[in-house]
Amino acid sequence: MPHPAWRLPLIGDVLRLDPQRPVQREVQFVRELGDVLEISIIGRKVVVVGGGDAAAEVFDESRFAKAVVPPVSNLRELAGDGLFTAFNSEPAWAQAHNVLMPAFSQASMRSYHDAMVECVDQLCDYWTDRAERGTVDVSSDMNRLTLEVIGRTGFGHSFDSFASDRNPFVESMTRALSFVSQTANDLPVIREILGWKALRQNPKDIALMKRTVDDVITARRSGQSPRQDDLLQRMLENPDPDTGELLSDQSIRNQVLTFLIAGHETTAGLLSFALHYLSLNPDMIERARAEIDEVIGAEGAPVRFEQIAKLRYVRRIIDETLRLWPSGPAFFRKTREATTLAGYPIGKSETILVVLLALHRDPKLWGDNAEDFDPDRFLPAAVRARPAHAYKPFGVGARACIGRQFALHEAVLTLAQILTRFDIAPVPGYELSVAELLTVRPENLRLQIRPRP
Ligand code: MNH
Repeated sequence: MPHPAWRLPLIGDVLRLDPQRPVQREVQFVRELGDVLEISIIGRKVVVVGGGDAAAEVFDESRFAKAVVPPVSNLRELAGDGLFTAFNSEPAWAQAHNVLMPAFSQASMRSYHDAMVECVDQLCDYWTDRAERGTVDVSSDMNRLTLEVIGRTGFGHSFDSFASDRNPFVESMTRALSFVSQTANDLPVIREILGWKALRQNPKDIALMKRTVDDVITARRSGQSPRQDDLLQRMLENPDPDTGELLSDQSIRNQVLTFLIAGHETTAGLLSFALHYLSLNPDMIERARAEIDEVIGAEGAPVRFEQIAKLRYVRRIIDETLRLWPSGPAFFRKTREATTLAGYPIGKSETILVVLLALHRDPKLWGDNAEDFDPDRFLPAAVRARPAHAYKPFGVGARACIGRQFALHEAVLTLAQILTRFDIAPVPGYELSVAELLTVRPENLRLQIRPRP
């Protein structure tokens, strides 16, 4: 299998990796070496897949499955056997999956809608207050929004995200994710570069997050926070239909942490990138507004649940954003048995990294203009003309994203409200640079905003 040049004995390709932006470096490897390659990290081999037919192969659930390996497995210190980090074989996964699936049905989405609208209104009010300063910090404000949305709809908990500038939970979570992301390849050297400060801070951050979550659970159990039909209530009351058992306290805490992490960072990244591209494409803003006026009306009546699915163009903007910048830019698979991949023999339980960031820009699938932002790639006829494996922002198989509909509803709603209430424009000279924190997100993205009459 092709591999990066300058491979060294023992440490392999380590010096060629980029601990700050690992996935963006892997995209470069795919460009240099082709759809399938291999990297070697101190004796650990990872097959990297970044395009074409090889991707279709690894998505085949009969031969491949999700792998929980570093850096995802490093998250287990925080989220244990929660849905995202559970091993396929752990009973906690199937139990939690069974209990929580109904919480992501259409009917449940409908019940979250009003709280989502309130959160987006809070964001818009927050921006209105700051409009006279001219610019807003988009990535950080999208994080406030999405954390507030998952906190309130999932657990009836407000982080008061728009009330104060500092939020200890968010600060701890950001540091903890960055710690996991930087220890991705588990190199002893990296631990030393990170330094003792980070090593000492990490357990404190994890402890604070667990304490916060335990408080939320206790408040609900004791009736101190009102009962509501949400993720938490389901976990407290509904037994797994297969085993008849309720989730353990430990498992509930792991799930809440999982949802707070998985449910907010990704959608915040998506919204930030979408606003970045919109700010550069006023014609797309106009098309979106025309649709919003037609579906929702310009009169400021609160947007209704059913209207969101009718915002087809806004949805295409979201789809196209997730193509260029899938907020989970890569995920791991493994072989179930010894097999071949793109003709290369490959052993049992070998690790494969699917680099969506490369696949979603593969010119064989997306054409020579694959780097351009064009929502019309997601017109129904264009989607039908492409193979299904060309686009997998929410992963594949049994372990695909449970929050897909939730994220899409939230994202379409948020863009629609922002475009209704604000004119947005880029800060002159801003060049997109992308930070990685397991997820991808634009770095230092600010936008000029002006409330619309
Ligand atoms: Mn989400 C799994 C992407 C929003 C909760 N999510 C995944 C996977 C991808 C993914 C990719 C599969 C990872 C893997 O194979 O290792 N998720 C996204 C993206 C967005 C997103 C791009 C937003 C945009 N995710 C959300 C939201 C929630 C959520 C919102 C919760 C409300 N995601 C999850 C959970 C899993 C997951 C939980 C693990 C599911 C499982 O393994 O059973």
